[in-house]
Order: sequence, then C-alpha cells, then structure tokens
Amino acid sequence: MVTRILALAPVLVLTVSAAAAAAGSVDYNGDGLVSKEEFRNEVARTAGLADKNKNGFIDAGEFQLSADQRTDFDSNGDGKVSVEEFQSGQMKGFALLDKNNDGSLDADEMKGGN
Ligand SMILES: [Ca+2]
Ligand SMILES: [Ca+2]
Ligand SMILES: [Ca+2]
Repeated sequence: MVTRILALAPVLVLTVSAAAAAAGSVDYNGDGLVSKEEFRNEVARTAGLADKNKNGFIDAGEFQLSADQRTDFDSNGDGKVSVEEFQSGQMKGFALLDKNNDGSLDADEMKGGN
C-alpha cells in the first residue's frame, strides 16, 4: 500500500506542473515554494479541467492515468475515479512530497526524490 501511494507522487508533480505551464498563472510568490493552499487550488483547477464532461468523474480518455494510478486514486473501489478521489489522492501526494512537513514544497521536494 505504501509503494502504491508513493507511486502517486510523480503524477502529482506532472499534473501540477503541466497545469501551471498551461495557465502560466500559478502564484508561487516568487519564493520558489508551493504552499499547501496554492497546491490545493491548483489540484482543484486541474481536476475541474480533467473532468471535461463535468460528470464528477475523471473518466478514461479525459485524463491519462495508468491502470495502477487509477487503482490508487479509486479509494472506494467502484472502478471510477471521482473528482473528489482525484483531489484527495493528490493531497496525499503533497504530504508525501513535503518531507520536512513545513506545509510547502520547495524545489527539491517537488522533484519527489528522497
Ligand atoms: Ca468526466
Ligand atoms: Ca471511486
Ligand atoms: Ca517542505
């Protein structure tokens, strides 16, 4: 289970940085840190964009997730990844990346290394 959750980290960095690049509007305050609040906002935005047909689920074809990633996100095991599951999965990833537990991600933590 631990390894499965850890597998989320790269997804999270990918989705957030991709969304940031697309929007060019994530406010990192120029300090190179991503606060939990900024991250949460970004995740909510990403999830909203991913759910293209607005049915509350991140369907296959709307957002590219591997089978393993889908299983990781699908916390209630109904075979679907809801927007809520996607968001809580990403926030778990945030907690894993925030190695020093200061509530924000610095450049090294964003890389997801150990
Ligand atoms: Ca959808
Ligand atoms: Ca589900
Ligand atoms: Ca940190």
